[in-house]
Amino acid sequence: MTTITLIGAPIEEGSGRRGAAMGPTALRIAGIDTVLRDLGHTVHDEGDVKPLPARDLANHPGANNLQIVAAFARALHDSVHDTVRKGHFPIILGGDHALSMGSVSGMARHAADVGRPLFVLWLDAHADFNSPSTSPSGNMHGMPVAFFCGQAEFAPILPSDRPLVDPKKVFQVGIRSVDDREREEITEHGVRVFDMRAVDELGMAHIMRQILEEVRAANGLLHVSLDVDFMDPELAPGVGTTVPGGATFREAHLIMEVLWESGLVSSLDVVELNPFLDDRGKSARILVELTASLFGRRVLDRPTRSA
Ligand code: EXY
Ligand code: MN
Ligand code: MN
Ligand code: MN
Repeated sequence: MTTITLIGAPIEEGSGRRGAAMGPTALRIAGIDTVLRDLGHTVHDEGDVKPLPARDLANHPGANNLQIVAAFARALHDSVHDTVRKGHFPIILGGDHALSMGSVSGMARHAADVGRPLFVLWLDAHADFNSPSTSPSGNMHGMPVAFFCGQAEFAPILPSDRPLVDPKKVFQVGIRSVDDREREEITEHGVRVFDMRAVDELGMAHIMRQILEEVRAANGLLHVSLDVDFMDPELAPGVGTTVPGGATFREAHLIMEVLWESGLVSSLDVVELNPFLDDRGKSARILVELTASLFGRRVLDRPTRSA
Protein backbone atom coordinates (compact mmCIF):
# COMPACT_ATOMS: atom_id res chain seq x y z
CA MET A 1 0.00 0.00 0.00
CA THR A 2 1.06 3.55 -0.63
CA THR A 3 1.75 6.46 1.67
CA ILE A 4 0.07 9.46 0.07
CA THR A 5 0.55 13.14 0.87
CA LEU A 6 -2.21 15.54 -0.17
CA ILE A 7 -0.97 19.04 -0.97
CA GLY A 8 -3.54 21.76 -1.60
CA ALA A 9 -2.67 24.48 -4.10
CA PRO A 10 -5.46 27.06 -4.08
CA ILE A 11 -4.29 29.06 -7.08
CA GLU A 12 -6.72 30.63 -9.55
CA GLU A 13 -4.61 33.53 -10.85
CA GLY A 14 -3.27 31.43 -13.72
CA SER A 15 -6.74 30.94 -15.13
CA GLY A 16 -8.03 34.47 -15.66
CA ARG A 17 -11.18 33.91 -13.61
CA ARG A 18 -12.17 33.28 -10.01
CA GLY A 19 -13.23 29.98 -8.47
CA ALA A 20 -10.43 27.42 -8.88
CA ALA A 21 -8.96 28.48 -5.53
CA MET A 22 -11.93 26.65 -3.97
CA GLY A 23 -10.87 23.43 -5.75
CA PRO A 24 -8.83 21.90 -2.90
CA THR A 25 -11.68 22.46 -0.45
CA ALA A 26 -14.22 20.87 -2.79
CA LEU A 27 -12.01 17.81 -3.31
CA ARG A 28 -11.63 17.44 0.45
CA ILE A 29 -15.39 17.83 0.98
CA ALA A 30 -15.94 15.17 -1.71
CA GLY A 31 -13.88 12.85 0.50
CA ILE A 32 -10.62 12.35 -1.36
CA ASP A 33 -8.77 11.34 1.84
CA THR A 34 -11.46 8.87 2.97
CA VAL A 35 -11.69 6.97 -0.32
CA LEU A 36 -7.93 6.51 -0.35
CA ARG A 37 -7.86 5.33 3.28
CA ASP A 38 -10.72 2.93 2.57
CA LEU A 39 -8.54 1.37 -0.13
CA GLY A 40 -5.91 0.66 2.53
CA HIS A 41 -3.51 3.52 1.86
CA THR A 42 -1.98 5.82 4.46
CA VAL A 43 -2.95 9.44 3.79
CA HIS A 44 -1.40 12.62 5.19
CA ASP A 45 -3.08 15.90 4.37
CA GLU A 46 -0.49 18.68 4.52
CA GLY A 47 -3.09 21.40 4.09
CA ASP A 48 -2.49 24.12 1.52
CA VAL A 49 0.96 25.29 0.40
CA LYS A 50 2.00 28.78 1.41
CA PRO A 51 3.09 30.66 -1.73
CA LEU A 52 6.73 31.79 -1.44
CA PRO A 53 6.98 35.52 -2.22
CA ALA A 54 8.29 36.28 -5.71
CA ARG A 55 8.89 39.99 -5.32
CA ASP A 56 12.07 39.66 -7.38
CA LEU A 57 9.94 39.29 -10.51
CA ALA A 58 8.61 42.29 -12.39
CA ASN A 59 5.18 42.28 -14.01
CA HIS A 60 5.30 40.74 -17.46
CA PRO A 61 2.96 41.95 -20.23
CA GLY A 62 2.50 38.43 -21.68
CA ALA A 63 2.15 36.56 -18.36
CA ASN A 64 -0.78 37.62 -16.20
CA ASN A 65 -0.27 37.51 -12.42
CA LEU A 66 3.30 36.30 -12.86
CA GLN A 67 4.28 36.98 -9.25
CA ILE A 68 1.58 34.88 -7.63
CA VAL A 69 1.94 32.07 -10.19
CA ALA A 70 5.68 32.01 -9.48
CA ALA A 71 5.03 32.10 -5.72
CA PHE A 72 2.92 28.94 -5.96
CA ALA A 73 5.36 27.26 -8.38
CA ARG A 74 8.26 27.82 -5.98
CA ALA A 75 6.35 26.52 -2.96
CA LEU A 76 5.05 23.47 -4.81
CA HIS A 77 8.42 22.62 -6.31
CA ASP A 78 9.86 22.38 -2.79
CA SER A 79 6.90 20.66 -1.21
CA VAL A 80 6.52 18.03 -3.97
CA HIS A 81 10.26 17.38 -3.96
CA ASP A 82 10.33 16.96 -0.16
CA THR A 83 7.31 14.64 -0.29
CA VAL A 84 8.61 12.31 -2.98
CA ARG A 85 12.06 12.22 -1.44
CA LYS A 86 10.49 10.75 1.71
CA GLY A 87 9.01 7.97 -0.43
CA HIS A 88 5.49 9.39 -0.29
CA PHE A 89 3.21 9.79 -3.28
CA PRO A 90 2.22 13.47 -3.74
CA ILE A 91 -1.31 14.32 -4.89
CA ILE A 92 -1.62 18.02 -5.65
CA LEU A 93 -5.15 19.34 -5.23
CA GLY A 94 -5.64 22.32 -7.55
CA GLY A 95 -6.03 25.00 -8.26
CA ASP A 96 -5.49 25.97 -11.88
CA HIS A 97 -3.06 24.21 -14.19
CA ALA A 98 -0.28 26.80 -13.77
CA LEU A 99 0.53 24.89 -10.56
CA SER A 100 2.10 22.13 -12.67
CA MET A 101 5.05 24.43 -13.33
CA GLY A 102 5.98 23.72 -9.72
CA SER A 103 4.76 20.14 -9.24
CA VAL A 104 6.32 18.75 -12.42
CA SER A 105 9.56 20.65 -11.83
CA GLY A 106 9.71 19.20 -8.30
CA MET A 107 9.28 15.72 -9.77
CA ALA A 108 11.92 16.43 -12.43
CA ARG A 109 14.30 17.38 -9.62
CA HIS A 110 13.60 14.07 -7.89
CA ALA A 111 13.97 12.06 -11.12
CA ALA A 112 17.38 13.69 -11.65
CA ASP A 113 18.35 12.84 -8.02
CA VAL A 114 17.58 9.16 -8.53
CA GLY A 115 18.89 8.99 -12.11
CA ARG A 116 15.63 7.99 -13.77
CA PRO A 117 13.80 9.73 -16.63
CA LEU A 118 10.56 11.56 -15.86
CA PHE A 119 7.59 10.97 -18.14
CA VAL A 120 4.43 13.09 -17.95
CA LEU A 121 0.92 11.98 -18.88
CA TRP A 122 -1.06 15.16 -19.63
CA LEU A 123 -4.81 14.50 -19.60
CA ASP A 124 -6.35 17.70 -20.94
CA ALA A 125 -8.47 19.27 -23.68
CA HIS A 126 -5.57 21.69 -24.20
CA ALA A 127 -1.87 21.35 -24.98
CA ASP A 128 -0.86 24.07 -22.45
CA PHE A 129 2.26 24.74 -24.53
CA ASN A 130 1.96 28.51 -24.88
CA SER A 131 4.58 30.93 -23.65
CA PRO A 132 4.27 34.63 -22.86
CA SER A 133 5.06 35.53 -26.48
CA THR A 134 2.63 33.06 -28.11
CA SER A 135 -0.29 33.08 -25.66
CA PRO A 136 -3.50 34.62 -26.98
CA SER A 137 -4.70 35.29 -23.42
CA GLY A 138 -1.64 35.76 -21.21
CA ASN A 139 -3.19 33.19 -18.84
CA MET A 140 -0.42 31.07 -17.37
CA HIS A 141 -2.53 27.93 -16.99
CA GLY A 142 -2.05 27.62 -20.77
CA MET A 143 1.76 27.55 -20.37
CA PRO A 144 2.98 24.90 -17.89
CA VAL A 145 4.12 22.26 -20.42
CA ALA A 146 6.26 24.76 -22.32
CA PHE A 147 7.65 25.90 -18.99
CA PHE A 148 8.74 22.54 -17.57
CA CYS A 149 10.11 21.51 -20.97
CA GLY A 150 12.32 24.62 -20.83
CA GLN A 151 10.83 26.16 -23.94
CA ALA A 152 10.60 29.81 -24.78
CA GLU A 153 11.15 32.86 -22.75
CA PHE A 154 9.93 32.74 -19.17
CA ALA A 155 10.98 35.01 -16.37
CA PRO A 156 13.08 33.18 -13.74
CA ILE A 157 10.13 31.59 -11.97
CA LEU A 158 12.40 28.74 -10.84
CA PRO A 159 16.22 28.61 -11.06
CA SER A 160 17.41 28.27 -14.65
CA ASP A 161 19.56 25.24 -13.72
CA ARG A 162 16.49 23.22 -12.71
CA PRO A 163 16.11 19.81 -14.38
CA LEU A 164 13.79 19.96 -17.39
CA VAL A 165 11.39 17.45 -18.88
CA ASP A 166 12.18 16.10 -22.34
CA PRO A 167 9.17 17.06 -24.54
CA LYS A 168 9.43 13.63 -26.19
CA LYS A 169 8.58 12.13 -22.78
CA VAL A 170 5.36 14.14 -22.50
CA PHE A 171 2.25 12.23 -23.61
CA GLN A 172 -0.83 14.37 -24.15
CA VAL A 173 -4.11 12.49 -24.30
CA GLY A 174 -7.55 13.94 -25.03
CA ILE A 175 -6.36 17.12 -26.70
CA ARG A 176 -8.98 18.96 -28.78
CA SER A 177 -8.25 22.69 -28.48
CA VAL A 178 -4.82 23.86 -29.64
CA ASP A 179 -3.76 27.37 -30.70
CA ASP A 180 -1.94 27.81 -34.03
CA ARG A 181 1.41 28.69 -32.48
CA GLU A 182 1.06 25.89 -29.95
CA ARG A 183 0.50 23.40 -32.77
CA GLU A 184 3.78 24.46 -34.36
CA GLU A 185 5.60 24.24 -31.03
CA ILE A 186 4.38 20.81 -29.96
CA THR A 187 5.20 19.44 -33.40
CA GLU A 188 8.63 21.04 -33.48
CA HIS A 189 9.53 19.76 -30.01
CA GLY A 190 8.16 16.26 -30.52
CA VAL A 191 5.49 16.23 -27.79
CA ARG A 192 3.63 12.92 -28.06
CA VAL A 193 0.03 13.84 -28.78
CA PHE A 194 -2.97 11.52 -28.80
CA ASP A 195 -5.81 13.89 -29.65
CA MET A 196 -9.48 12.91 -29.36
CA ARG A 197 -9.43 11.66 -32.93
CA ALA A 198 -6.65 9.23 -31.98
CA VAL A 199 -8.71 8.17 -28.96
CA ASP A 200 -11.69 7.52 -31.27
CA GLU A 201 -9.65 5.65 -33.86
CA LEU A 202 -7.24 3.67 -31.70
CA GLY A 203 -9.12 3.32 -28.44
CA MET A 204 -7.91 4.31 -25.00
CA ALA A 205 -6.63 0.83 -24.06
CA HIS A 206 -4.29 0.72 -27.04
CA ILE A 207 -2.96 4.22 -26.39
CA MET A 208 -2.31 3.52 -22.73
CA ARG A 209 -0.57 0.24 -23.46
CA GLN A 210 1.81 2.03 -25.82
CA ILE A 211 2.57 4.79 -23.29
CA LEU A 212 3.09 2.44 -20.35
CA GLU A 213 5.34 0.10 -22.30
CA GLU A 214 7.60 3.01 -23.13
CA VAL A 215 7.76 4.22 -19.53
CA ARG A 216 8.44 0.72 -18.25
CA ALA A 217 11.16 0.05 -20.83
CA ALA A 218 12.97 3.23 -19.76
CA ASN A 219 12.53 2.51 -16.01
CA GLY A 220 10.86 5.90 -15.85
CA LEU A 221 8.83 7.75 -13.25
CA LEU A 222 5.38 8.82 -14.45
CA HIS A 223 3.69 12.02 -13.34
CA VAL A 224 -0.03 12.25 -14.19
CA SER A 225 -1.65 15.65 -14.60
CA LEU A 226 -5.45 15.48 -14.77
CA ASP A 227 -7.26 18.59 -15.97
CA VAL A 228 -11.04 18.52 -15.38
CA ASP A 229 -11.61 19.62 -18.99
CA PHE A 230 -10.07 16.36 -20.22
CA MET A 231 -13.51 14.93 -19.60
CA ASP A 232 -16.60 15.80 -21.56
CA PRO A 233 -18.38 18.85 -20.10
CA GLU A 234 -21.61 16.85 -19.73
CA LEU A 235 -19.74 14.70 -17.26
CA ALA A 236 -17.63 17.34 -15.55
CA PRO A 237 -19.02 20.85 -15.99
CA GLY A 238 -17.07 22.41 -13.08
CA VAL A 239 -14.29 24.03 -15.09
CA GLY A 240 -13.83 27.41 -16.79
CA THR A 241 -12.53 26.05 -20.10
CA THR A 242 -15.02 23.40 -21.22
CA VAL A 243 -14.54 21.97 -24.73
CA PRO A 244 -17.13 19.58 -26.20
CA GLY A 245 -16.15 16.09 -27.28
CA GLY A 246 -14.10 15.04 -24.26
CA ALA A 247 -13.34 11.71 -22.65
CA THR A 248 -16.23 9.59 -21.44
CA PHE A 249 -16.69 8.25 -17.94
CA ARG A 250 -15.42 4.82 -18.99
CA GLU A 251 -12.45 6.14 -20.97
CA ALA A 252 -11.34 8.17 -17.97
CA HIS A 253 -11.76 5.25 -15.56
CA LEU A 254 -10.00 2.83 -17.89
CA ILE A 255 -6.94 5.09 -17.91
CA MET A 256 -6.88 5.18 -14.12
CA GLU A 257 -7.34 1.42 -13.78
CA VAL A 258 -4.51 0.54 -16.14
CA LEU A 259 -2.28 3.15 -14.50
CA TRP A 260 -2.83 1.46 -11.13
CA GLU A 261 -2.10 -1.95 -12.58
CA SER A 262 1.12 -0.64 -14.13
CA GLY A 263 2.59 0.41 -10.79
CA LEU A 264 4.48 3.14 -12.67
CA VAL A 265 2.77 6.31 -11.42
CA SER A 266 4.77 8.44 -9.01
CA SER A 267 2.68 11.60 -8.58
CA LEU A 268 -0.63 13.21 -9.54
CA ASP A 269 -2.07 16.68 -10.13
CA VAL A 270 -5.85 17.12 -10.01
CA VAL A 271 -6.42 20.56 -11.49
CA GLU A 272 -8.81 23.20 -12.83
CA LEU A 273 -11.81 22.22 -10.70
CA ASN A 274 -13.92 25.36 -10.34
CA PRO A 275 -16.60 24.58 -7.74
CA PHE A 276 -18.34 27.89 -8.50
CA LEU A 277 -19.19 26.51 -11.96
CA ASP A 278 -19.94 22.95 -10.86
CA ASP A 279 -23.31 21.25 -10.73
CA ARG A 280 -23.99 20.16 -7.12
CA GLY A 281 -20.49 18.77 -6.64
CA LYS A 282 -20.68 16.48 -9.67
CA SER A 283 -17.21 17.23 -11.03
CA ALA A 284 -15.54 17.08 -7.61
CA ARG A 285 -17.12 13.67 -7.02
CA ILE A 286 -15.97 12.34 -10.40
CA LEU A 287 -12.42 13.48 -9.71
CA VAL A 288 -12.47 11.66 -6.39
CA GLU A 289 -13.82 8.52 -8.07
CA LEU A 290 -11.09 8.68 -10.72
CA THR A 291 -8.46 9.10 -8.02
CA ALA A 292 -9.85 5.99 -6.30
CA SER A 293 -9.48 4.05 -9.56
CA LEU A 294 -5.89 5.26 -9.86
CA PHE A 295 -5.26 3.83 -6.37
CA GLY A 296 -6.71 0.40 -6.90
CA ARG A 297 -10.49 0.54 -6.71
CA ARG A 298 -11.81 -2.11 -9.07
CA VAL A 299 -14.96 -4.09 -9.74
CA LEU A 300 -13.40 -7.54 -10.04
CA ASP A 301 -9.90 -8.85 -9.59
CA ARG A 302 -8.08 -9.18 -12.87
CA PRO A 303 -4.62 -10.44 -13.69
CA THR A 304 -2.36 -7.46 -14.32
CA ARG A 305 -0.90 -7.03 -17.77
CA SER A 306 2.64 -6.96 -16.47
CA ALA A 307 2.21 -10.17 -14.43
N1 EXY B 1 -4.83 27.87 -25.21
C1 EXY B 1 -5.60 28.86 -24.51
C2 EXY B 1 -4.70 29.89 -23.85
O1 EXY B 1 -3.50 29.65 -23.77
O2 EXY B 1 -5.21 30.95 -23.44
C3 EXY B 1 -6.51 28.20 -23.46
C4 EXY B 1 -5.75 27.53 -22.37
C5 EXY B 1 -6.66 26.83 -21.40
C6 EXY B 1 -5.79 26.05 -20.46
C7 EXY B 1 -6.57 25.12 -19.65
C8 EXY B 1 -5.96 24.65 -18.45
O3 EXY B 1 -6.04 23.77 -19.64
MN1 MN C 1 -4.69 22.29 -18.64
MN1 MN D 1 -7.49 22.34 -20.17
MN1 MN E 1 10.17 26.35 -29.23
